[in-house]
Amino acid sequence: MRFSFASLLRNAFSAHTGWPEQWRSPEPKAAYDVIIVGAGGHGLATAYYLAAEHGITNVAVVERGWLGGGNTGRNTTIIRSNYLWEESEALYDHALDLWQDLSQVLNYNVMYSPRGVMMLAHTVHDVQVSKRHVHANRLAGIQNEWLSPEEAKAFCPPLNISRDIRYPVMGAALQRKGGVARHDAVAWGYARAASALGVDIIQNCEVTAIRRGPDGAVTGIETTKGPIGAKKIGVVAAGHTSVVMGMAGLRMPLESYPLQALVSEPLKPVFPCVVMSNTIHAYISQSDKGDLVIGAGTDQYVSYSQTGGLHITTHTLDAICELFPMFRRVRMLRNWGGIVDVTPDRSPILAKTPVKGLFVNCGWGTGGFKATPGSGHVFAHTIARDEPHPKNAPFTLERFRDGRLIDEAAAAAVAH
Ligand code: FAD
Ligand code: PYC
Repeated sequence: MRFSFASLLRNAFSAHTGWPEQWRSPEPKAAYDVIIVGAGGHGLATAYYLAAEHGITNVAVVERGWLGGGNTGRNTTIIRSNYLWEESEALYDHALDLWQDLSQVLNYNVMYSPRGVMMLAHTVHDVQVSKRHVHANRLAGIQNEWLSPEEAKAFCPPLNISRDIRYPVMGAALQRKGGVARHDAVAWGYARAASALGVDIIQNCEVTAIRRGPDGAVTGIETTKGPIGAKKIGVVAAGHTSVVMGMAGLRMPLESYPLQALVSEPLKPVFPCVVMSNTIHAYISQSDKGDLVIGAGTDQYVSYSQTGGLHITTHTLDAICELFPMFRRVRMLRNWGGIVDVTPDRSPILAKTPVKGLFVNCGWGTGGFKATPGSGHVFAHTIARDEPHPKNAPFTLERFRDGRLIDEAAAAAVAH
């Protein structure tokens, strides 16, 4: 059923009891043309574009938990495209373009809100790095501008720009087109649209092995619901990518770290934009429910535990209170962690692999939510055509062998 004014009105008269299920929950078939491992935003978007743009509908998305329960449902939803290198600018700006009408395309309100993302500079080095990003972006036709401390405060009135604090604000880079979206809605919207096109989404089904034939090509997977055959497999498992790729005998250049976030009690609308401080590992926005959504830097040790060290969030809250003194008495309600997959150059891997039929989309680390539509779009192309889309061609696995790195350590913000 399509969402429309008429369908909302009709269902209002039946106390909203008439809505059908938003996606089907079938048992797995014996085989599919393509299996996607991982029903996060990137996996679901890949399945959707395989069906919508390449006519490949015999697709299963296999998820060990519930869809959107990984980093997709745990992130702080910041969307921007102000990366340094041309390769990344093209990829992240492609995603930013797709965000613009994603709600209409999916017929599902993903609540994309381009309220502006402002990245603060606190040291001379920060100022130099930030200005370099602003100039690089503007050369590439990507929106970004430099603000003085006073202009930064005018854009975000709660910001403390006094000079005598630990982290004085020396300026800021502002991408006005950046913003936020509702993370769950992105997963649900892609799931609903993919399912309507025939994609099977199979939850509570963990992949335990990748099967290969005598020629080394993939032939399918083993799962907790039994074996499923496929000639093509796309692994989109974020923090668990190394584990899944290890099942095919591939060692990935990835480290998995916990990354934490927390939300406050709901407040009246008070915070008009998104503010990030990469130097002090703190970022903040206000959700439509009213809670302050606050994120920290990565924990300093590798782990698969979806919690994290208390000292990390304490450090972030100290910094937030200094930058926004009006929040000192706000109470925090919940905190959680996600497991982020970090590459040595802080850029993703979206590529074919040395194993025939096996494709991988990973390494988004602390910053993949913003890329969800673009990542799914180009990864579907890569799987369907057996060759990369021009926008993901540089994001190979081989770059870690041949040295063609795409170093985004500064733009990736919290992935230090
Ligand atoms: P996921 O949503 O994690 O999906 C992967 C799925 O694979 C999971 O559902 C998992 O259960 C499944 N899986 C794993 N192993 C198996 C298996 N063996 N069998 C079957 N299924 C399996 N990015 C931004 O752009 N902006 C932000 O503001 C931002 N903030 C963040 C804040 C936090 C606290 C965290 C943790 C991350 C943040 N990120 C942010 C990063 C972003 O969340 C991720 O890069 C992005 O969501 C990754 O999406 P995904 O679909 O690849 O992964
Ligand atoms: O990549 O913009 C980002 C981000 C913000 C918080 C975590 N990641």
